[in-house]
Amino acid sequence: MGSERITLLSKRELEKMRQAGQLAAQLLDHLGKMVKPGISTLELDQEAERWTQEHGATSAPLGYHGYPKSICTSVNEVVCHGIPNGKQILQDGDIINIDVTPILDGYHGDTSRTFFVGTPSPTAKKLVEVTEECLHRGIAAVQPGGRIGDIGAAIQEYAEGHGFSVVRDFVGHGINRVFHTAPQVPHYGTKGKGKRLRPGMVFTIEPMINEGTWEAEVQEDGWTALTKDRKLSAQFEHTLAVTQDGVEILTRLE
Ligand code: EYF
Ligand code: CO
Repeated sequence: MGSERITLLSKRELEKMRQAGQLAAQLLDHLGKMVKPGISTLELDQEAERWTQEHGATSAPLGYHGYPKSICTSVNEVVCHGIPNGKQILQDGDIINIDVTPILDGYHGDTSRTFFVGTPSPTAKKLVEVTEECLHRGIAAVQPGGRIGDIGAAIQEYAEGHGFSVVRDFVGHGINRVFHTAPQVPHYGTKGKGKRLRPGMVFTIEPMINEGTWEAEVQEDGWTALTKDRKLSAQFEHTLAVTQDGVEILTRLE
């Protein structure tokens, strides 16, 4: 992804991305309403797959690099790529990130949110609120003529200013007919550095913010990334397009 050319999308392609983005936003909203103590992460996955098919789309994660499910469900100390499981029952006080990517008419919409299960601890509440604000500050840093590093700098300043840390091992990504393509979008960095942002670029911003150390490690299953210190992690994600005069959030629920 580092040296790949960055695709600039045409008006027609952007309209396709808008449609895929809206479907992703609707799916995530639908699944979020199911988040309650007692539901399993497998039930969320099964409903995601059913709903996606009913809407004429397919689930990008299913079979991607061999990934076994239709969504990722990352609970508490799971940083990302948690695998839905029938034995994993959500408990009061948990936090869960649900990450969806439907493909509609060949185009991907990628979005995630972290939801509270019942009543969160004060620390969980603060982490989740700061992480959502990190996403919005990253988005606000996007402008044509700006640089990729502007995004990570804005996120890192806000997260670390609140005593949290930014995960380094997973980054935002270009997205179109391809799930993951250039550019890579780190959630840390230096303002004014990195590739220039141009109208027609489409990518995700998906900061993972940790309560403790930024370091993550992948579990023996080969997929699930956990915080090294087993403290909490939260994540929010949108798919965005750089426009002539700013940014358009393609996965904001309309
Ligand atoms: C090759 C996967 C591959 N990867 C990324 C595959 O961008 C994403 N979410 O915003 C994203 C979602 C999924 C994903 C779902 C499955 N994969 C996972 C973990 C390791 C890996 O290595
Ligand atoms: Co993504």
